[in-house]
Formats: sequence, C-alpha cells, structure tokens
Amino acid sequence: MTNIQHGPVTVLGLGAMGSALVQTLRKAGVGTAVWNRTAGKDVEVVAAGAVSAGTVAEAVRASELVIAVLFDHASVHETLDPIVGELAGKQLLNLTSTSPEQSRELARWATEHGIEFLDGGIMAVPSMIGGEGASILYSGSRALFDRHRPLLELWGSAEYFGADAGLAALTDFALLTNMYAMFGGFFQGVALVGSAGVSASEFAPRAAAYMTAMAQMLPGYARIIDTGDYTGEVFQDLVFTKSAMDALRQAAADAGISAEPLSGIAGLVDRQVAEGHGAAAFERSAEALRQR
Ligand code: FVH
Repeated sequence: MTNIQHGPVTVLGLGAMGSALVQTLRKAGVGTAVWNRTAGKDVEVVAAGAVSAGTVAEAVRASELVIAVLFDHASVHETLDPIVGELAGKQLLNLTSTSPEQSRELARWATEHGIEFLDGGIMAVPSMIGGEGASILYSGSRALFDRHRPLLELWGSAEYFGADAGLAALTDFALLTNMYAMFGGFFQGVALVGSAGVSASEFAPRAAAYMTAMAQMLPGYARIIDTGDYTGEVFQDLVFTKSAMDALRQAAADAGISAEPLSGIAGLVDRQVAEGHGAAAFERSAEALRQR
C-alpha cells in the first residue's frame, strides 16, 4: 500500500472493525491516535505505530478528524457526550452501525455542537478492509467527504449518497436486509437437505451458484416495481407463488424442520392473495410492504 499525505486521525473503538481500520491507516503511514474503553485491546495497533490515549478527551485532542467505530448509537453518545466541548470545531466520522434515524440524530447533535459530521456504512467484514471487495457508503457533509477522500479510499471504495446523513445507513440497512434474508434461506435449505443426510458443505456451492443465477432477476423485478404496474407483464403471479410457498412449507413440515426463515415472504404472499391480488405479479410484494 502506498503512503498518503494526511494529518493525524483519531479512532475511538478498537473492536474487530476499529482495529482493522487502524491497521490500514498505519500501513499507509497515517498518524493515528486510538482509544478503547477496555484497556489492553491496543497492543497490536500500538505495535503498528498507533499512539494509544488514556482518555477519550486526550484522543480527540490529538487530531482534527475523529472516527467513531463503536458498538451502537448509545455507545457513541456514551463516549462523546462527556467530551463534546473537545469536539467543537472538529470533524466527526461515524462508522458505527446506526439506523438512518440514529445517523440523522447524530448529525443534528453534531451541528448543535459545531462539529462537522459524516456518517458511514461499512459494507465489509474486518478482514476485507483495505482489500478489493470492501466498500463504505457515506452521507452527511460533502466537504468532509471530499477533503478526506484519499484516506477513505484506503479502506475500500468510497461512495457519497447525499447531505441527508441518514442516506448511507438507509442503503446499508437495505443491503443487510437482503443479506440476512439470503442467509436465513440458506439455513433453512441446509436443514432441509440435512434431513436426508446431505451435509451443509455439500449443499453450499450449489446454493451459492443458484443464488448468483437468481440475482440476475433483480433488475427485471426492479423495472416492474418502478412502473408500479403489476398486472401488465406477469412472469409469475401471486396465486402461483402462494402454491410454491405452500409446497415449501409442507416440505419443511414433512422433514420435521422449521420454515421460520421463509415465513415472512410466504405470509406477505398469503395476505395479498387474501386481499384479492392473486393475478398480480410476485413483484407486487414490494408494494404490499409499502402499504404497511
Ligand atoms: N465486524 C463486522 O463484520 C461488522 C461489519 C459492518 C460494520 N460493523 C459495525 O462496526 C461497528 C464496530 O464493530 P466491531 O466489529 O468493531 O465490533 P466489536 O468487535 O464488538 O467492538 C465494539 C467496540 O465498541 C466498544 N464499545 C461497546 N460499548 C461501548 C460503550 N458503551 N462505550 C464505549 N465503547 C464501547 C467496544 O469496547 P470494549 O468492549 O472493548 O471496551 C469495542 O471497541 C459496529 O457498529 C458494527 O455493527 C462491523
């Protein structure tokens, strides 16, 4: 990794993600001050050249740019509220996973205290940071994003979503919703084939290939959803989908496994058919969610 010219930064939080972000900064020669609530988690980053601060205030005083990589929204306030005076006039990048509304709340809190604010949603696990596949989504202060872009790109691709500080988290959470639904389906599939003695390792490559092929359907689904017309071009209607869902639920019951992962989408299909939309396209499910 090539070195970049950048002033010192402060990273608050040395969990798995905070530590990975710091290691990448250090590899690029960026001066880094760190703080962690529990002592002893700084050993590896200090060995990599980071400077460990004894208090949050001391860490914040070390840099103009302060990066919070904490557990959740409450831990950000717990850490920063007591030293908010030290942060005034500085720049805060929140990389803690917070909901869109929590990110907006942090942006308002920061503005009230004279702090420039950028929010980030990390679409990567710690081992991916600094590598090809890592991506981080940003929203909030455009000026802060532009000023630090070379630094942000050390961790992965950096994309700016807009001045509304909740936008990065909104997309982050939408993608995580996709991800957890996919993993839930995988776990149910593993349980189903497992009932016949097929191992998860045997099933996994087949599931990965099928999911990759099915993902190609998404742009077509999106086109129908964006037109809002679910009766013109119907590839698979809701009555057909309900019969598929019923069959999947029956297969799970026959195998003695739970169909909990499937129950969300199956229930959504049931409701639409019961409301008289059986002839509409499966893609109407996105509309049915909006109605709730
Ligand atoms: N790890 C991942 O794969 C995901 C990828 C996507 C983004 N997330 C989010 O990143 C945030 C940090 O995640 P992490 O992996 O570093 O999480 P932990 O290893 O559990 O470390 C948590 C750190 O937060 C500190 N902390 C917790 N509560 C408080 C508090 N009340 N006050 C101050 N600090 C707090 C904790 O400190 P300690 O327990 O060592 O004292 C760790 O430094 C997170 O939002 C993910 O959702 C990661």
